[in-house]
Amino acid sequence: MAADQEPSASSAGTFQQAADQLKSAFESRLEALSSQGASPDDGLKALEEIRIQFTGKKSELSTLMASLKDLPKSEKGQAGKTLNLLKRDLELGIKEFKQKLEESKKAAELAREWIDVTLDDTYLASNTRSHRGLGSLHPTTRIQYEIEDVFTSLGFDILDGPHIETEFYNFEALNIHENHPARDMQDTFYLKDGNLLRTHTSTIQVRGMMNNKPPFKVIGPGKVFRCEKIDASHESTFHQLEGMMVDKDIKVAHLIYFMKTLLSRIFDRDDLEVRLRPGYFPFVEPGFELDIRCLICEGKGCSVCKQVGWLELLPCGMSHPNVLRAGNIDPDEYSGFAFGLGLDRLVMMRFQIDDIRHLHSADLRFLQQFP
Ligand code: FA5
Repeated sequence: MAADQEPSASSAGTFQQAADQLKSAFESRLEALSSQGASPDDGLKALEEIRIQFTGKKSELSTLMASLKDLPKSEKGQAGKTLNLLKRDLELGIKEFKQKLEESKKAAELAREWIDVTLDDTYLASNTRSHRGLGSLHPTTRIQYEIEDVFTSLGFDILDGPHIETEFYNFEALNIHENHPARDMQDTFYLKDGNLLRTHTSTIQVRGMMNNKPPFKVIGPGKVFRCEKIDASHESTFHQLEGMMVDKDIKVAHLIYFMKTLLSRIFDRDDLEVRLRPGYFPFVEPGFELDIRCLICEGKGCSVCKQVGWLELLPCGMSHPNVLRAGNIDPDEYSGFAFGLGLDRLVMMRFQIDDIRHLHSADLRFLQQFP
């Protein structure tokens, strides 16, 4: 009997015949659906139609069920059993097919969303950005990675440290004691619990000293926070990169060598003008400011260099004996240098960016200039 024929319900044998025909029509529909190779979503839609056709309220099965009441009592039991078995088989068939479709739907989703987490993010950024809509590395991150490459090639290790710090790591261990006027040099965001947002990456040199035995060479890049008045060269959240080398007989000449190597590798030009002038930081003695001739105005004066033609970029100096002592290092045996590079300003000089606020603006028109 074809699926759309009216069944004759006159005997248990006729019911069995109708059930067999319905079941085989049902199985052929499932086979046809399976060989169509439709997508899981289309398959699920088609399966729902089959379900309604074979087991829904207006299905032949329902008509047969309804006709049971007209059968003589002696035939009702067997015919009812036949129809119930058919119903169970049809429902089971639908359920199993649906399960298969849902599994292949999930597998397709997983295949689509799969990402290779072992891929280097620079690879992702440079190779798939345009056609998958991914971003590229922020210019500050790019320069940070470049500097890390320079220093690791010179034997430095890279350290990290927390943004939330204690006064000990941010000030005391750096020879800036309570009530020391130098605490005013860096306007600090204090937290209610007495901790603070680190104002410089010099906290990382303290942690470096405590966790390493000399000789060692480390750098520590990261975000720092100050309650600053924001302008073209000042942000309240910016980036620094700390560096420290401790060994026997470390001298100012070592410091100058590493700073020059860094700048010539980052700017890849030999006509850079730098100047070293005395600078005061309680944690170094002697201390210096290494300034770079402003590359935005070529030294003529602009809002970035505050019209002086030079930009303060790289404060540095020889580690103060008190700082070495706070880091459990004997200053009579070892000496060292430290520096704290202003990363955002270096990025500005490298890409000739005339306002630090662009770096934090999250403006895609700006960021897309650094593919
Ligand atoms: C310090 O933070 C010292 N810890 C640096 C240091 C380390 C000195 C080790 C000696 C030895 P200073 O406050 O000058 O120093 O900041 C360092 C650099 O961060 C500056 O040269 C400048 O390039 C950058 N900088 C400072 N304030 C800001 C700001 N508000 N916005 C952007 N960059 C800033």
